[in-house]
Amino acid sequence: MCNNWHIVRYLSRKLLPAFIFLYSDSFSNRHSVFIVSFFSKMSSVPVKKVPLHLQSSQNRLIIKNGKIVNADGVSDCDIFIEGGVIKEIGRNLIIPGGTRAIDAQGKYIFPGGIDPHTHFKMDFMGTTSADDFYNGTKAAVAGGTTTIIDFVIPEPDQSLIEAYRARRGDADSKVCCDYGLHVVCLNSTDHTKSEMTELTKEQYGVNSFKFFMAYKGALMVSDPDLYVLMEHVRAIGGLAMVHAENGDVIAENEERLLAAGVTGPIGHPLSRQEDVETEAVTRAIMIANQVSCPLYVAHVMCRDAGEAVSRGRSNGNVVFGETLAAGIGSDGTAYTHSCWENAAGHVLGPPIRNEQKALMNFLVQDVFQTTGSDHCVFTKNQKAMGKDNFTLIPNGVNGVEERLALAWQYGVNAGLLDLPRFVQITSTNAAKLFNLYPRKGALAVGSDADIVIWDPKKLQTISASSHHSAGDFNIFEGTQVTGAPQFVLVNGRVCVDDYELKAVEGIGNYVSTSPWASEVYDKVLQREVKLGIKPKSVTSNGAAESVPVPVQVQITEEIQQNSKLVEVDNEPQIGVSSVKKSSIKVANPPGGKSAGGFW
Ligand code: URQ
Ligand code: ZN
Ligand code: ZN
Repeated sequence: MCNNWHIVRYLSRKLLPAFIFLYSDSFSNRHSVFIVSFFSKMSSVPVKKVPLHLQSSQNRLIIKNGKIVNADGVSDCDIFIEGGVIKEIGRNLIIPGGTRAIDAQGKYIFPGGIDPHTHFKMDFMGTTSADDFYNGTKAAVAGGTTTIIDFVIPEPDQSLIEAYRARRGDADSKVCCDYGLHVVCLNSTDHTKSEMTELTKEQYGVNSFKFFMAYKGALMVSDPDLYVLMEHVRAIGGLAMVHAENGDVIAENEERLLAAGVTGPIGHPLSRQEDVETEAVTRAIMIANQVSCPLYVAHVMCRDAGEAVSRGRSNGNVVFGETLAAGIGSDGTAYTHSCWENAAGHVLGPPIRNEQKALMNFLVQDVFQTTGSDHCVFTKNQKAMGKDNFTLIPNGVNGVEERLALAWQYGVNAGLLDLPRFVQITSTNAAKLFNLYPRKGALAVGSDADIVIWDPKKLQTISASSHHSAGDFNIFEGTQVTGAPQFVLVNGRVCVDDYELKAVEGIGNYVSTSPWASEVYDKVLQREVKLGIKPKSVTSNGAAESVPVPVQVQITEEIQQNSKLVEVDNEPQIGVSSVKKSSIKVANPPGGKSAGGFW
């Protein structure tokens, strides 16, 4: 049996080419080639459609004469790709005959973009976002993004793992590029914690968990939930993400605005002004700090909230910031637009403010590390659900296709971002934070051949009439950008070919993201050592048993003794002051860290 199997495999490899024949796909009117073989069927290897343009170089490709831009610098080298990965980088490479060559003279070569924040086929606010994983990733590829990270959002009381499986079912056969998943938690029960632990295993590959501080009555979790969930994220080596807006305050504001007759889209930004975002960002950082949990603040949309992130980072908190294509490419004036469709088309949370420059500066200064799109598109018809009540307008906008071009226009063309920083904020930093680096986010030997050849002179005008999303509205309508992808390679396949999109449904892979990303946990551990936070074991439903969990306050014998003294003496409150309190050690002493670690 074993020998026969070897013979079949041998024959498959040697004779397969003889069974290749050309097939014209009359439905799509695109010429395609199907590799059909008796042997491949026998070995039950799925047969994939191989577009004609890949035939001459299905496995091999060389990119010549371009400028390679990585997070750490720019170099003039050629790149040889084989079997979906980068095989060689250098000059005068010796390559096999028949390799397709792409001349990148005058162009930049970047690692494919990584969008850490999309919502494809998301059930939300009584409807489902218009782009499924096919349309969404097709649009991503068209704009130079070759990996997206989307979200698993369970139904109330649904198992996280069940919801995760359903999401994989939605995506696996549809994606035109690689993808990963964050998981949203709606409560902090022992069951949820144990599933979170399970999800970090290789078989699921999830290392990031998102918690909503807004959408009261739907996705929002409480502060005690946040505390417990973040504690658990730290225990399992994950990264906590937050949607930071004060959901209680928003709910009150919405009621009052509606009662006052404000029913149009302008009610949306009025109900959630800058301080509502800034307070939640500050609170999220504070809670994460209690349990030494690394924190990723998603979609920071205003200067004050960015300053809160900046303060957290200066104080040594392990906190990272993301802003959106919408934040750097749009100014929020549309909310007052006389056209309802236009105003409603811009509704997302947190709303777009007039903060483009401030948000870009935070990217420049490394207050923010990533740009996402939060691509969550609803058609005009879907948005019309909130025609008489702004709180019913489904929240979400486009950006997965435009993200790179907007960062280029408002960052590089504006003279604010240098080339390596552009690569960091569009690709490398996300790869590092979500533990995909250097497989993704780098042009290096051994990395996936996810590559963008960027034409810095190509003029494009963004429009719903030419975008690839299934949405019928584009918040960047009419924006002119100088710079566009000329070629995009997804795992070595040419999916944008000389400006022409040739995305292939289902060719993307799920990428497993493992916990304990060094970009995150080197910082967490360093800080814990510096502050003298000694990890201690806690039991949490068995799932995280024996995993060290640090807390801010170390309960020393003296503290315990101190408590006993008060009890034994049974003195009135004033007696507490007489207790010796010279060596209670805390990570955050009253008066700030400069006051010293002891009081
Ligand atoms: O809040 C998010 O991240 C989702 C639900 C998309 N919608 C939005 O308004 N940002
Ligand atoms: Zn959010
Ligand atoms: Zn989102």
